[in-house]
Amino acid sequence: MTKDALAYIGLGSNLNDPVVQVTYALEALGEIEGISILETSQFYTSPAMGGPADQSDYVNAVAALKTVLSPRNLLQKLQLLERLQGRTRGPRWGPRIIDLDILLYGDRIIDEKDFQVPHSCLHQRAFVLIPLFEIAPDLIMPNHGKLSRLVDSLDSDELQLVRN
Ligand code: ROI
Repeated sequence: MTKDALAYIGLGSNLNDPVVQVTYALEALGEIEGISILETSQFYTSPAMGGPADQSDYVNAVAALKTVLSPRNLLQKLQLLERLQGRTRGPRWGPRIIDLDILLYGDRIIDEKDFQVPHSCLHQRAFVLIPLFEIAPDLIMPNHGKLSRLVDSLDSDELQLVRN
């Protein structure tokens, strides 16, 4: 029997009505065979952090899911979803319709050229850490330790809840 893993996925969009895009991606994610969504954070909005400054604000969320898919397999499904949702290749860190990242996959550490888990920027990004903390306040992460400690060290107050 294949064992389920608990994985956390980050979602982000800053094009074509970002709230609609993130909502759609969450629905589509839950329909993939081998994935079930356990919990979803609220939606947060913030200016683009760490990329070209002249782009629209982002909407971000984090989902906890149970999956029987391997990390690589899960990554492939996320990339397929991104393409189906109309994402095209643009400049690095440029605007995008939807971005789906594996943040964590159980206790696994993966360090391959094209694929790192925990996500290589996880520990620096308020738009990931804050929604993650909302749904998993007690999380202890491989490589990084307590999530609460990382959240405490953030000096960003740029994240706002999306009211709906
Ligand atoms: N900034 C925010 N606020 N949200 C994102 O999802 C996001 N994604 C990115 C870059 C451009 C680094 N900045 C972001 O890829």
